[in-house]
Amino acid sequence: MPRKIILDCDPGHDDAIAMLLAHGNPDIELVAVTTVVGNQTLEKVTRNALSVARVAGITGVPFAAGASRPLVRSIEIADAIHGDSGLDGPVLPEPEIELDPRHAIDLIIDTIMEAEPGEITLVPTGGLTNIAMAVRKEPRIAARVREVVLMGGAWGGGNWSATSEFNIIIDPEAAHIVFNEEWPLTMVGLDVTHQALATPEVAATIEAIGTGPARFVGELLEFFGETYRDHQGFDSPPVHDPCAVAYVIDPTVMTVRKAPLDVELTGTLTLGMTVADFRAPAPADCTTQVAVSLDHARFWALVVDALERIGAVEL
Ligand SMILES: [Ca+2]
Repeated sequence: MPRKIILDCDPGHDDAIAMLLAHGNPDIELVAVTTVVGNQTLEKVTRNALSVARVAGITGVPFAAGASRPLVRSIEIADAIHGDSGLDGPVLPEPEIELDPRHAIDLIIDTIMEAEPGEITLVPTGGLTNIAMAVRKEPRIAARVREVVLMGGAWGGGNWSATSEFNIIIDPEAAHIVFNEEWPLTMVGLDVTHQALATPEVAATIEAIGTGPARFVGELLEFFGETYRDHQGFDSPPVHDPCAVAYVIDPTVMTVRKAPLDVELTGTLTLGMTVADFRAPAPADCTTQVAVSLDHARFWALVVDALERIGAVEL
């Protein structure tokens, strides 16, 4: 039985690749896609999500737009990394599917409550505003999801501040809610995603697939590679969000350590830091874990396999 996931995202170059991986992998069933302000405005990331759906040939999956701003803070976007559209580089096709009329938080709640207990995995790859609002509106989802596997956070140093990662620092109050719920939570943060580098060899392998979706990914990586070189000093870009999907597909693609986790809300230098308590042993009732290392070859093999399975898509 494929694992059913809700992808809550802010596309975003790496979100787009996460969506393609989820769609192309036979062990994952994408049951809903929801969008949240983050890399760009809600309007732009939502349009991007629908364009990626067209590129990937995703049909019959509800897409819903969610929060247009964080719970407390002002909007902070990552246009230096993702460009003015939020998905600069490739030509974005006109979306063909209509948005679900529901707010993202209602689509998330309905999907989880209508499924069997333990059936749905939440995979957030943006700020956690939608997930926090959903669990506040319908607290029963916390016990009903199988688990939360999120891209965000870092225990070994941030990317948006010295200590903090973008998805967490843009809405730390929402992250605090999500990290302190009773659901099992796996933090796939920078400690792992900075190992998911799209090296020239990876880019060449993807280009060699030769299909439209693969070319689209190649163009994403080209733009993302330039901005990561110019703004973050990386030789090859770290492709964060598909790592969370890869963990759901095959948890052995990374190593994880159980540890109590929390989100700093009052630090003057450390706002949005994800604090992992690695003093061993973790308490028996600990429901949180941190991904700490990635099998680079197996991770990219999953992405390449998904693109090969998607094949050519008529635009
Ligand atoms: Ca993202």
